[in-house]
Amino acid sequence: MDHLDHADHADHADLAGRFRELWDSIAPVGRDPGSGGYLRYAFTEPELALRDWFRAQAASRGMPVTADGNGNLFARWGDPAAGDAVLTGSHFDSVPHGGAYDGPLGIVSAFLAVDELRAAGAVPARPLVVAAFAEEEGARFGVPCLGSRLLTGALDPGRAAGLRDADGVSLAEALGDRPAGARPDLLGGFSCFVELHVEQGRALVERDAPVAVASAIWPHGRWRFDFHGEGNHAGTTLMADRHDPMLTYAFTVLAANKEARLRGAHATVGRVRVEPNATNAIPSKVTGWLDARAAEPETLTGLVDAVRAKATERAGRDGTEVTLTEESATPLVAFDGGLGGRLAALLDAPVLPTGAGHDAGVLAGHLPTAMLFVRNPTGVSHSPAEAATDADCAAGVAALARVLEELTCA
Ligand code: HGY
Ligand code: MN
Ligand code: MN
Ligand code: MN
Repeated sequence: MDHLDHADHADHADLAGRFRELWDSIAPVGRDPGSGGYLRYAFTEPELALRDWFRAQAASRGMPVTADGNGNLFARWGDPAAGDAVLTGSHFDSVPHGGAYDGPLGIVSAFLAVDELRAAGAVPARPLVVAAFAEEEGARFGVPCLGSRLLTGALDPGRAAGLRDADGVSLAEALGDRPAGARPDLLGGFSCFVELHVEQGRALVERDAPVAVASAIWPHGRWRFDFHGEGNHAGTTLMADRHDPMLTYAFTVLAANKEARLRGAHATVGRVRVEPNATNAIPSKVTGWLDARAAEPETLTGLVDAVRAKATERAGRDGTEVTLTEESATPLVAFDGGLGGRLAALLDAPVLPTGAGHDAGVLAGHLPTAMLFVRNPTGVSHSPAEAATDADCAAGVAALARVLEELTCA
């Protein structure tokens, strides 16, 4: 069998057509007609529909599907007795009004890569498994990479079972059972993991390349700030008599922005909850979630410590109280240099770090892991403006197929 050609767009015109056909079978699922973004929260109707799509795609390829009891699905090609499987795949879930490609591109590309390998007559020496991981965005239950953290034992199933969404529904209720937690029996059956993902930035546009290999994921995490004050009447309470947590919150957001800029780090407060959330009531409590990321661990720690100190100092002036709770943290992920370097050479692709978290970042602590990025012309993500061309997506499929051929057939 000749090695699969992954090099030139011109060879992928027909593959772009196959990509478009498969992509159109999921594109409408969970799309909000107003924003054009996606509302694919874990275990809600659109994401459950994509799970059904996953099972149908696997069945049509004769790939048995197993579930790990944590919400993750695995479709296998090949004899499990033939050795440890090469794992690929990504996630279906989205942030509110997220982009079309973040997650699903890795799963659609994985099934198409299987098709490419079969069409080329590949006979893998070891199984190939396509995964759909649960709640990667953490948009419903608040903990990102929930499924892969449970699978690897990075998240206690007891804590996870009690996580609740905005409507008070627990993960256990959404799953229909307490999550299984760590599955070393499954994990031990994988030899490596390669995740294909749309790029969440413009580096590939600047390099004029369709595909890249990831070198690292920035350390990052989520911290919850709870600002406690004194609820009161907006009309009758003198300004001097107020203990307004919204003031402390607003100052903290500004401080996070300033401290991040000083450090070349990233700080975002994209989610806030106000109690009682009435126009004519001074809040009694404001909760804000800080997403902080930096290229080095010590920079991240310094950023969070600085924001905590500024918030506490301001609370003293406002007569409010502030608590900070770490909700999730991901250490620096340096992908397996051997695997990454091998793939970059194989594909003649650039190697890039990323500030975005991925299930690959969790699996990297347990398996040789690599990521492929596909060019995003807008560089925008977690937004309806996220984009990718069919030609680049086809180049991504061809690259993934070549990588999987190398890892399963060599
Ligand atoms: O938040 C992230 O970095 C990822 O896109 N879930
Ligand atoms: Mn994302
Ligand atoms: Mn993602
Ligand atoms: Mn093993």
